[in-house]
Amino acid sequence: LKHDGSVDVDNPNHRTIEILQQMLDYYTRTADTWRTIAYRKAIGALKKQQKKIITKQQALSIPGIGERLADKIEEIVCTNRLRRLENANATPEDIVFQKFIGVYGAGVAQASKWIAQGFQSLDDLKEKAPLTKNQRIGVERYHDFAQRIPRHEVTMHGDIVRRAVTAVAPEMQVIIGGSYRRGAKDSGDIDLLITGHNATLEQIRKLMIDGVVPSLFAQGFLQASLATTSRNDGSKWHGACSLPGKDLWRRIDLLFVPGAELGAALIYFTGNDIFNRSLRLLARKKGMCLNQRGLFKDVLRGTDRVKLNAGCLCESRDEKRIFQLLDVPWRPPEHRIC
Ligand code: DCP
Ligand code: MG
Ligand code: MN
Repeated sequence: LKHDGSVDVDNPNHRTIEILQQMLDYYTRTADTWRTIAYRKAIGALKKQQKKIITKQQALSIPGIGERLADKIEEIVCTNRLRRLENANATPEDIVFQKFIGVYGAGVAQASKWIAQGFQSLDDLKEKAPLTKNQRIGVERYHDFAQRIPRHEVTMHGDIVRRAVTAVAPEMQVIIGGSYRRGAKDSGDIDLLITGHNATLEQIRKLMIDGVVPSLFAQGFLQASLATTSRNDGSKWHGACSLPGKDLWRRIDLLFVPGAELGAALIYFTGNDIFNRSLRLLARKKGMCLNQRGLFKDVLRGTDRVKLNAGCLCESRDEKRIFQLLDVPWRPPEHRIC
């Protein structure tokens, strides 16, 4: 792909890549994680080929391309199109389905359920469907949440939260993570790490949930609380916020991070998701375990690779040191896109 996302027409496989890219876009919209990974891999592999790949056998000989994708590549080359793609784009139900899974908090299961119940539009949902409080917010603010957030606005949201945090705890830090930290010119949501050098999770959680979050609601910045998740102790807070005087809601995620775990949390919360997956896989291959709390070694695994113990902590505070211990050259956040 060229920088603007289009395929280089000099590439002998450009037409195949173009069509696979459309499939990838479709699977990304339907949140089909495994297919998304398979297609990204196949596209990456095809881009490196010097010759046009025509047959299934040729496709299969390329690492990263499996049986089913090899079939599709042959079909694309022979027919100049992909049946599956036309199916994917053809039915009106698909379009409704894609819309429904775009509702915050609604997964594939919920979207299918709404379709089965006969709802055909967001207005249908709004007027006729029994919605939970959060689903209602997801539907009513659908168009808000679907809009990208320009980088300078993400900065402004971060500043507002930082001011509220440091007003009550000057030693605390607020770091903008996610796609913003990777240098994106716009983001899907606002991801903030809340941390302090010596702070424990319990201290940060208390500070935020009892103090900062209520005060951000009171000042009219936070609009809704949507979910508290992860690590069964609530280290993540999901909600919605808006800038003063603007009736445009944005999704905001707060991650509470003990100072001792900042490095591992930064890697996790900077992403992207595929980069995280490959880094975690690499750690596994080296007999280690990487998660948002740290890099661990001597992890005992039983059958089915089930973890038998947590292992021994190698590093957690220092982001760069985690790369070193994994024997991976340092990658600045802007280059963490797979
Ligand atoms: N993350 C992950 N695996 C997931 C989801 C998220 O590792 N399944 C990590 C990597 C992401 C970070 O959390 O970069 C923030 O998640 P977001 O969903 O906010 O994704 P981004 O910030 O990367 O992109 P966007 O601009 O769409 O918000
Ligand atoms: Mg994000
Ligand atoms: Mn997020």
